[in-house]
Amino acid sequence: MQKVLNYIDGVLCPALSGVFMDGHDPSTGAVHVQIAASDGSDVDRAVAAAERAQPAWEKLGAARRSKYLLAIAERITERSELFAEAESRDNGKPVSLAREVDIPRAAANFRFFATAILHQQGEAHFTDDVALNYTERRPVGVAGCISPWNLPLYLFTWKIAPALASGCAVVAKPSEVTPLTASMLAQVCVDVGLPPGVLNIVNGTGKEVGEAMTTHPGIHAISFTGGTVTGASIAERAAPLFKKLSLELGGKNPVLIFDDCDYEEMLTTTVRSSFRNQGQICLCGSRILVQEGIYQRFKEDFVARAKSLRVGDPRDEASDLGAVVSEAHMNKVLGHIRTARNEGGTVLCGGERLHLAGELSGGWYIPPTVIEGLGAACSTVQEEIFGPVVTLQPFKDEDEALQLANGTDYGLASVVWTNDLKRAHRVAHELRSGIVWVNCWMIRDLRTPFGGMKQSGVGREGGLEALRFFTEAKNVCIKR
Ligand code: TXE
Repeated sequence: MQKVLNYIDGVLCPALSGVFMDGHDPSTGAVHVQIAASDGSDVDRAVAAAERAQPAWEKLGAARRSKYLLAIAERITERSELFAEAESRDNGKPVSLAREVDIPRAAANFRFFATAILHQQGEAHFTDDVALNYTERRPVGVAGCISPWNLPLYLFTWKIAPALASGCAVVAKPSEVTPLTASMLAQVCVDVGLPPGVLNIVNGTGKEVGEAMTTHPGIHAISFTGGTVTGASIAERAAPLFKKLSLELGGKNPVLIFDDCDYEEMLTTTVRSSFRNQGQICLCGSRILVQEGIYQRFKEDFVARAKSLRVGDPRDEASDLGAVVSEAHMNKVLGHIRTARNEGGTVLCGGERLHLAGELSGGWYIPPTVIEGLGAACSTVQEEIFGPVVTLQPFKDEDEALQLANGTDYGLASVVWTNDLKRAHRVAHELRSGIVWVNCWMIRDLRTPFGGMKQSGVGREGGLEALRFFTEAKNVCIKR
């Protein structure tokens, strides 16, 4: 059976303990890989290798670091079909989605930061004729990157690429649920001759590897994407060590649909923003708020579209949705649907586990699920479900829409559908979320700040924000 190894000091290796753990194929439920089950001693080795590598990596300079990152992007692109198949097998997502989104974006992450560092500008401040201040930005040192299972290679590289570009050496941990493409990335790094220790990948659980990274004194910054509870625990452990922290956490994103919108475009996009990747994207819109006048029409059309989506074998090009990522996650999502019923919600479609035939019979499938009739305070409307489950709520006017939209502890992304330009600006201004899409969803420009407010996180990724996160600013003041 295929083994997922660590990548430490330039070498692919098992955990020091020699222990492996099972990795599952969500489409069948079967074990399909053996994953190195590392612990703190592997993290120690990885940090030591990174500390040795970091000074030379920084001194190499932006132009030569850029060449390595471009070479990595190139190899990912060359092997994109293999990467897409592996991502689909490990995560349960349709291979078509991995091919279209995950893998091209992983290559784009490297390409973007490889070229961004060639165009950076410095800052200088003239203090009248008394002094000149300039800002020097140097890498924070060894950076820790911890990523989740929903967009495995996409989010892993979204952290690693800016850290490496900034001159940091990196210790990175992919989710233990989906580590396969990270190990393929390690092979790419070997193939392009990335200097040993510049990137180290340690596999294992959050408890063993994630916590050891969070508390390791040799790691000076942690970039994390995952659940809000995990984020809080990382913050608690890292704060006394004064580590820099970037936390990209959960969401409960509202979609505000006003009755003057382009209806067909809104409908098509809202189906996508609800169920893409089985609803397992932190940016999916899970609370659909619809203006009263078009509520009934929208409900009927949306449910019909949701029912027409094909849930099936992730390898089948015709599948719109594949499997959810794990049995535990499937049970968690089904638990939320049970709660919704207990809270008085009406399930308009979906709502139960789907059993497919043949070798897929052990797979973890949930059909698109639409729920209405729940009050704004219900836990179904308040808590992140992270599956193919959305709620519908009607609203009267802009004020009520905003009240509902802002009425959760999360603040990651929002979507607004209206053709009234003034209203679009007004509503975008009032929404308490880090990202607002107007008349669109998931258009991403890698230069823009990315992250959430409230319990959706601390800090921003993307563009300059990421390059700043992985560097320390130093002001040098010279008397004139
Ligand atoms: O994420 P975790 P899980 C949400 C979603 C999901 C819930 C839990 O609601 O149902 O979080 O998912 C590592 N110290 N999101 O359990 O546990 C872990 O090994 C350091 C939203 O998979 O947060 C993995 O690499 N690290 C989300 C990473 O953290 C720890 C994407 C994420 O795992 C750790 C995923 C610890 N104590 C889930 N415990 C999004 N916003 O995109 C775990 N980890």
